[in-house]
Amino acid sequence: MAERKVPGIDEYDGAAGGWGALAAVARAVKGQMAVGRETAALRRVNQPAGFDCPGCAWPDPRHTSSFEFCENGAKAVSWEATGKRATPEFFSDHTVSELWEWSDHALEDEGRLTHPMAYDAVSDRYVPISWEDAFARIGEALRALPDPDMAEFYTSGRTSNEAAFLYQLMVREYGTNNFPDCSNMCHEATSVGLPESIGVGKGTVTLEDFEHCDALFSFGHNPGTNHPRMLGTLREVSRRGVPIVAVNPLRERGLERFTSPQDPAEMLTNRATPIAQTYYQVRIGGDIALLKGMMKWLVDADADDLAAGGTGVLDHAFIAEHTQGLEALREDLAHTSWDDIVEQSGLSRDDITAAAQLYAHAERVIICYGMGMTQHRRGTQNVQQMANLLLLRGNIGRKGAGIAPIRGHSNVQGDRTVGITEKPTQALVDAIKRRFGFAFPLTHGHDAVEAVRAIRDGRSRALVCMGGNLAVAMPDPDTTLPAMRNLDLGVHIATKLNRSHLITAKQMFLLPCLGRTERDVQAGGLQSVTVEDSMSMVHASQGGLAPASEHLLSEPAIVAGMARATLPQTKVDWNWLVEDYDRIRDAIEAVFPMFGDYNARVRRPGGFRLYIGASERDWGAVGKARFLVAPGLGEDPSTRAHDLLTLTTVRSHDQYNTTIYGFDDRYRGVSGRRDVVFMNAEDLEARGLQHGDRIDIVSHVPGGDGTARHVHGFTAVKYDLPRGSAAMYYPEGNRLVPLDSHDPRSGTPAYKSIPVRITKSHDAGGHVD
Ligand SMILES: Nc1nc2c(c(=O)[nH]1)N[C@H]1C(S)=C(S)[C@@H](COP(=O)(O)OP(=O)(O)OC[C@H]3O[C@@H](n4cnc5c(=O)[nH]c(N)nc54)[C@H](O)[C@@H]3O)O[C@H]1N2
Ligand SMILES: Nc1nc2c(c(=O)[nH]1)N[C@H]1C(S)=C(S)[C@@H](COP(=O)(O)OP(=O)(O)OC[C@H]3O[C@@H](n4cnc5c(=O)[nH]c(N)nc54)[C@H](O)[C@@H]3O)O[C@H]1N2
Ligand SMILES: [Mo]
Repeated sequence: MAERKVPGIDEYDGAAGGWGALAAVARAVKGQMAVGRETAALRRVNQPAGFDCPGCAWPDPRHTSSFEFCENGAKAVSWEATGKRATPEFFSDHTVSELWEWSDHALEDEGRLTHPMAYDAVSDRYVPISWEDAFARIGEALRALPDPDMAEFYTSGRTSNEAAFLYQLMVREYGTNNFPDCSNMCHEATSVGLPESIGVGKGTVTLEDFEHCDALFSFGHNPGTNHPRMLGTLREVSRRGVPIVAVNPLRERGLERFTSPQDPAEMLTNRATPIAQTYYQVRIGGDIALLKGMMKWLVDADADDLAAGGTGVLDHAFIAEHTQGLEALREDLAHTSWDDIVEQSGLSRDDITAAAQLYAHAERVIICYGMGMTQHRRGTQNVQQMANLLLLRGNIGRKGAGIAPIRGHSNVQGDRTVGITEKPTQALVDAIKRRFGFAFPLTHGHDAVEAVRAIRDGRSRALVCMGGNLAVAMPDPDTTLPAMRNLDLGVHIATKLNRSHLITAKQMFLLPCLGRTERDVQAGGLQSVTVEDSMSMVHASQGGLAPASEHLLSEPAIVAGMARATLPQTKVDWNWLVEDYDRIRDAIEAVFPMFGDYNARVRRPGGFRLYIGASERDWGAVGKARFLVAPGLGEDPSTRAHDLLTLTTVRSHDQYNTTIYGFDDRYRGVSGRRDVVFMNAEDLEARGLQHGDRIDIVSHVPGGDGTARHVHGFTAVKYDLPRGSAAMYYPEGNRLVPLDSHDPRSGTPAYKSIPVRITKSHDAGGHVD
């Protein structure tokens, strides 16, 4: 039977990058920018005196050299530096209820916010307000709460070190540690898992290590879309003849082959560089099984080799000197059967053996990973099993080897470093007391899931958001949104309008801030801010464009304004700090000694790297690196027994988290739509479905609250992914994830493993209700 033609679905057989990427940039720029003024911004991305790309946290050697082309970086820049404006006239033309009906794309596409605005319930509109009045009312509302722990202070990871530091300072002086953070939805499994394994919650490699590795494993991330500049590095690695192994249920084009827009020969001849030599399409949630299978093979091969008089396959000298806990891991592996490993991973024993052999033959191995590993109920364990695998052959703390969590937001790592954490240490309490003269409690505050739970249950009464789109990014909007409408206070510091801003609390403020691309001038002159990338490199970022509106304030200035109004007895000289960001950096250095000589070091081209103990085989608080056992294998063994599929949610090529630039997902062959679910051919057939059928989805999360969560009227698309696995886009899939479905260790929502039942839709319309 000939396959039916489904609108907007086609095979994409090109490489990642290439002319398609250039054309996409041209379209993105044309859609947003007046060529001339705004496009000048593109030439300053990641330049020595330029600004840090707001696109992703992949490091960039070119902070010291020439322009590096990146399609999705260009989209991020053009989206921020757009010529469009959401003015007070716009807000007076549209009620909030009316805007609620708009798509996420349409809301942000109105352009940059220009004035501070307050919600007026009588007219159901946002109306302009002066900065001083906004601050005064926010301060009054925060002071009116009976307990500071009834307020939540969210941070999204674009916020600079300087703004984040001031923000946490204000919140701590106010008296709470409620710091929900986008990191809680992202790499929290890394931040919780790695310190237990190797003493530090960050990656151990630098960009230079990629020049020396002789095997590279990529687990659960999609660099072609989410970290396109990384493809340049992967391409170099591949061209050195180094095997790259991809572990991903979906065959992501960027992991298969790449035509570098930087390489005229490749562009003109339409040739591409192959990326992954081997591609293992693991079942969703099957990574622990694969990792245990590889380790089981290594441990067995090691025993055989030692018995035959060899030196073994494991790095015994390293293990003896630098690790603890191998016996327990050996025991766990001995009790894990190959049958279970094969069943849970969806890969054959031969495949797993080949992966283990490749690993064993390489002297220097890097493992990179992303959300495909962290956003599971067993996210922390996923991370720790990767660390185990590396430790078995001493692949941490030496040149060309290590673990590389690929962070999301461009400064999500830095925000945590400068104090955005709901679990403060005594050292932080002491340091802030010393420098600023006030104490704050050690009690743990709320992370993102806890914060939203507290709002849902009416325990929290205020939500302040430093950027982001919390309501849309978090799971379970149907249960959480109504509660957000009941809050006493909502404050959003933002560049563009999004849905979270329309969930109006009793008092609601929209505070527009400068973006990375713009000049930030304070009393002390033109300022730069600093950010930390995925490899712990800290560098300066300075915007060059005139601000989108003369009424914008910088994020640090907004924090200072709120702090002054909220804390009449404050011990902090907010105005003085904001006049010159060098002073904020000096304060950061006083509180976090690892920033020693901050202002001088950050002025060096390329910045500086923060100390990462594990990179030097200094294992910090754990003394020696630890092999950690994760009991069992599967994410959720019951899914197949009940004819369920495991659904993952992914980003399209045309979005930045909840920011939807457009409706194409070029490398997956989707154009003009996002209402699709990628399914395996046999899974379709087993359900009596055909490619292109309309389907309904209901989630069945074990131990959930019993509420059925549905979405209707999506379209099934036949796709190359393992039997039992399915995929759809984020945030459309968030309605299927209960708030309580998360990794119990790190609180990371299980966005990547949702047990679902998929059936033919009886719904004629194409809506998502
Ligand atoms: N252009 C652009 N850039 C971005 C972002 C963006 O939205 N757009 N977002 C930024 C942010 S905040 C982040 S965190 C990063 C996200 O970057 P990624 O980590 O690449 O994010 P996802 O799109 O969620 O993709 C995860 C990948 O994991 C795979 N996967 C899903 N489930 C599993 C599984 O069970 N096992 C394995 N092995 N793989 C699995 C999916 O097929 C997909 O390829 O990118 C950052 N950069
Ligand atoms: N189902 C599912 N859900 C997910 C994920 C998933 O993979 N699947 N991924 C999760 C992950 S990894 C993350 S990080 C979260 C993302 O969650 P968030 O960080 O909360 O969301 P974003 O979409 O990045 O936020 C976009 C908004 O940030 C504001 N903004 C942009 N630039 C700036 C700036 O410079 N300053 C300020 N103040 N505001 C700015 C704009 O108003 C814009 O509308 O989502 C999570 N949710
Ligand atoms: Mo993220």
